[in-house]
Amino acid sequence: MRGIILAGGVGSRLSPATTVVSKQLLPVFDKPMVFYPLSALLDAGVKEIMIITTPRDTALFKTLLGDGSRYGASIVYAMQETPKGIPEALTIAKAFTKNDRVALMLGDNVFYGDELPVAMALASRGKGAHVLACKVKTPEHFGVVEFDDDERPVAILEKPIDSKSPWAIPGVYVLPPKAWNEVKSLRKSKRGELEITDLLRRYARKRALTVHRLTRRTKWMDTGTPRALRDATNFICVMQSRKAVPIGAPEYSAVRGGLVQRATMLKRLRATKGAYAEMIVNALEYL
Ligand code: TTP
Repeated sequence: MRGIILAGGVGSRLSPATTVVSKQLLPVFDKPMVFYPLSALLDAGVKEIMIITTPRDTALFKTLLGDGSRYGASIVYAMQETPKGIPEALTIAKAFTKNDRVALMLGDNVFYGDELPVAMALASRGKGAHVLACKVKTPEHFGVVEFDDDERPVAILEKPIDSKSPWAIPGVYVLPPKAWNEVKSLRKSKRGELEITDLLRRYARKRALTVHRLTRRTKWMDTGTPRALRDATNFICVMQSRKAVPIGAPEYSAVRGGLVQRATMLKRLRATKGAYAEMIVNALEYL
């Protein structure tokens, strides 16, 4: 399976913090936001990754992450000129994804918990499209999945005002090979974008959509508003110090996944100043 991190967008709700820099480069506690989806992909065993950013921010992402070799992975970059919708990522990445399954992650989704890599690994070996579902209090703010009595997904709704389903779909979509073919025939929504919910609905109609319901053990955080960003920062700060395990750290994921040797990473991190490197060194010593 190949991975795509979609890190374009305008970030208007975080303006002026996003006036000169991408939302996905802003820190969530001690590391740039994009580290979280990157680390989630590495945890799921995905080593071939494309990062899609705005033309303005591509050079910054390259400086931050390089070619991925420091994580034992390959990272390539592509640009989305303007935010035309999440499914456009599949069109942009067509030559990169070839005939492989794709894990498309939004660059501003932060997860905590061990269910995500398990669900993604299952999805990588499965057929059709796979999404996750998290119970939320305000389904009207999200893409939502409804189930029939046999627990099969029957409807995918975008920000429904009257759905009884509390199951929101986070920004992780595992799609079958050549999903870009389906994107060709999507039409723009009223807000002028291609909608991921329209794409998922097609798979649901064909009974080719699998939903992995996450329990309360998993915390899924949006980081799109100043308050949400602060809450995510606080959560990561508290959980990291309580558990003494790095969250959303690609260096740690790379060693745990056997992509980089522990000794190699330790040497590199010991030569790096700062609390982040120190935390990972401590965690790796006990791994
Ligand atoms: P949004 O949060 O919907 O959009 P945004 O990030 O531009 O923020 P705002 O609404 O405050 O202006 O996007 C969700 C994620 O998807 C985010 O990581 C950006 C990414 N995205 C793209 O990269 N390209 C797109 O065309 C769209 C629609 C989203």
